[in-house]
Amino acid sequence: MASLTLYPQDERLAGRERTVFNLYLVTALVLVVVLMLVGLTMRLSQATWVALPKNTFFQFLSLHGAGMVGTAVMVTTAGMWFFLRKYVRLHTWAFVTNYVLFMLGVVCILVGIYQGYAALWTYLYPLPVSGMGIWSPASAAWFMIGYLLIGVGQLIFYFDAAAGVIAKHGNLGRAMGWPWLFGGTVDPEHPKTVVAGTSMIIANSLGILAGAVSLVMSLVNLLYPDIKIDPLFTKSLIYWFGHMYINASIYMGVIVIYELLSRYSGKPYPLSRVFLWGWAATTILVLIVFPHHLLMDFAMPHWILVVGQVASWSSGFPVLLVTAWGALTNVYRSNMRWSMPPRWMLLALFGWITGGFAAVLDSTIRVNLVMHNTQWVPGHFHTYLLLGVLAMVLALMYHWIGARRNAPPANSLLDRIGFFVYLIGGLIFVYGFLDGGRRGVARRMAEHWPEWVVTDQIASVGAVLVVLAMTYFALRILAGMFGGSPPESSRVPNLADPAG
Ligand code: HEM
Ligand SMILES: [Cu+2]
Repeated sequence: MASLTLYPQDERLAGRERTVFNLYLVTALVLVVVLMLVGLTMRLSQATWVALPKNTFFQFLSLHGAGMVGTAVMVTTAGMWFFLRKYVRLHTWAFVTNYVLFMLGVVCILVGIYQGYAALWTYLYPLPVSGMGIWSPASAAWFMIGYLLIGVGQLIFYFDAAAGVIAKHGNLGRAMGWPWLFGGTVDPEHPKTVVAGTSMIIANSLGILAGAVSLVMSLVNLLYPDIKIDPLFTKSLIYWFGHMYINASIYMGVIVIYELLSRYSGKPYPLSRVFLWGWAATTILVLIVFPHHLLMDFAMPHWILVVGQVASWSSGFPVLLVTAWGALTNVYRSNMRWSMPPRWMLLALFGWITGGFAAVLDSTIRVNLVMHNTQWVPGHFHTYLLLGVLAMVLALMYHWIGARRNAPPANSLLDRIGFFVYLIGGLIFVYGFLDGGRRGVARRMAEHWPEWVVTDQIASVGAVLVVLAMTYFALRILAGMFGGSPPESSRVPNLADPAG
């Protein structure tokens, strides 16, 4: 088992594929920076440093939530495509279709929000339709149609990927290594990317289908108000979709770590039976944990809430544990070259673990009685999104620009300062939310009590640092992508370069 060729590493992209991949990355960079500015504006307004009309706050919150979640999934999908295409046949048209539908969806969502829609990214029926004069049913329709377009695009990508995986491995179970769960010799060369990718093909497709059902039901209700739908059932579908969809950004993003970490550490990171068990368990559990969003809905059958609580304790752990263990043993005693990609990957592990742990706490019924709908919630998910998922994405982007011929080492002084500012700013920012949760600050509120404002102000300072650093990274990566000579194969990137 050769150390650095555990996986085929020819990642050259032909002209058209490179254009599409770059388009995904550039779009994501622009969206993240703009949506961060939207988030910062909200935080500054809670901190009473900026005056934002109350309605506008909720339009911003809808835009920021839907936009960030959509962007996180869109860009981690690009990462999954980038690596999965080395092992199974993926059609570029499916990847392009996903992008086009995503952008059409973004336009619809923007129209809806511009027209006043402010019922948030996981709206509660009958809210989207009854805007009580603040927004029109038409604006809600635009928003929901935007969601549908994005979901359809994502499904097309997954179905194409499923076809590729089945053509290569026979069926999805074999692709996930299930025949090796109870015995036999695990093929160490079986790509972890295929295991994780297949898991998300299954789980996220089901989640998106649940979301599509709820959207269609809501649209029918919007057109024919006499046809009522069950609010609790709709809420269940929406949170099934919402939990699954945002989690998919982590589980697709982690492919970056599986593919890249061992290349920078120079140490093999082979597949193991434990790894397969972790993914098998998480694939099932991630689908049944969503009732933790309904713990305070007294009409929900008790046993479903118990399932939600128990599944929450166990859902993230298998993959989190095998990944953290695998990654840390991979780094331990390696000759790691601490350029930007491995730095981002280690930060991602930290963000994912701490954010995930804060999530498990809140999904315990006793704790949820106190923490429900406090800022503990945005606290935990900003930890695993900002410091977790986005860090995985930045690892991929820095790797991508580092793979170019004559690329300057992705490890300049400015890069390191930027990383430090992002880390410190990010920690201060999420501390503001988490401490807000401890003090009982309600989430999703345009206006805060005076006693709460201090946490908003602390967080705002952190957020400014994050936005500054992210703006630098975006410019830096764009310059890296489009300046200089065309990319070369990323065979053993950076390792050959003593500086980087
Ligand atoms: C500088 C960076 C960021 C800032 C300043 C920021 C700010 C905010 C604020 C103020 C809220 C409302 C919290 C409340 O309920 O009171 C929020 C919610 C949210 N943010 Fe961020 N955020 C940032 C980055 C991100 C990132 C990177 C993501 C995802 C990848 C994200 C996803 C979300 C989501 C999903 C919500 C929930 C929306 C809702 O409650 O409906 N944010 N953010
Ligand atoms: Cu959840």
